[in-house]
Amino acid sequence: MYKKIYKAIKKYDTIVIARHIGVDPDAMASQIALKESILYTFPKKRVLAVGTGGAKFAYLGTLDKLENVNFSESLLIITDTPDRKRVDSPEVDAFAYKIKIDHHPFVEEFCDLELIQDQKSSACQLVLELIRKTKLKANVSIMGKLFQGLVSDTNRFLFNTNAELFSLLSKMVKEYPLDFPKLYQELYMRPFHEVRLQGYIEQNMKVTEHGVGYVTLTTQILDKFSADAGSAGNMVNNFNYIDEILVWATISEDKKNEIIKINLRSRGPIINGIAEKYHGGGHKFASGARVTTMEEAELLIHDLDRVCEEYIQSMEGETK
Ligand SMILES: [Mn+2]
Repeated sequence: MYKKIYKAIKKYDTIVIARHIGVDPDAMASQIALKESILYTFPKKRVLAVGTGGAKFAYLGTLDKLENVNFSESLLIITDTPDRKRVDSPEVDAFAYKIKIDHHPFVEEFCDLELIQDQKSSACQLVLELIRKTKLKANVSIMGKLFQGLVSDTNRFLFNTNAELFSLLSKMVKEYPLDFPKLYQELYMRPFHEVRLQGYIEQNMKVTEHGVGYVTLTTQILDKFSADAGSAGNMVNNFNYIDEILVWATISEDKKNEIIKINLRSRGPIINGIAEKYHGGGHKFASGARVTTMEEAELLIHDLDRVCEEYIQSMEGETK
């Protein structure tokens, strides 16, 4: 499979690399690192990394405009995206040949060649393996970006982390002198207003009887901290490892889209079933939902509390 991808890269003079909408560091690092590796190996090729919203990850590089591309003679590579509707690029079907490189659970087949390995930590890990197993070349800048995408998607080696990943990284670090403090700083620097909003959440989180922590962020509060529902939702990862809390949620008013966004995390109870019930979904321990009224949000919290109660009972059963 890796060899086939390399052959296609070698064959086409123009290559466009896309990834999913709602860009994150793994999506953007995988596309930019792959672009740089292809250009480093084949300097005469034209390679474009396309998509919207890249400005907030400017340390990874800048994105290209999809201009003057003769689609019927070009290769499209899509990283980190399981389904066609989430590809952040127009003209997906106009390309001569399409390749998917992804680590999400399979959703649909829409490319000529699909490298899908859902047990891998990140799209960056797959790009790293592609470079390792073919004649694609790399340098310290390319490896640094792959490392950042990988750190971000594993939440600093918490999720999908195994011996294979550490052994790959061991080789990477031996061969390329990565500047870890700089790479982590770029990933995790944030403006003070976000830290102040985090403080607000810490002060105002309520906890239900069976350990659901939740906070309601109205438009008024979000405005006060110059935040929007998106950035508030991203903060949900910061509330793990609290004794009294098994499942936690941010409930954010999204005035622009006239919905209420709910971000959910768990350190035990399985929550994606509840997320699905409330127009969302996701992974077992990390999900999202969207509702239209605060009453619905309250019902969701109530359901989560019941899931926590069942979880506590099942744990007690195990220790008896
Ligand atoms: Mn990813």
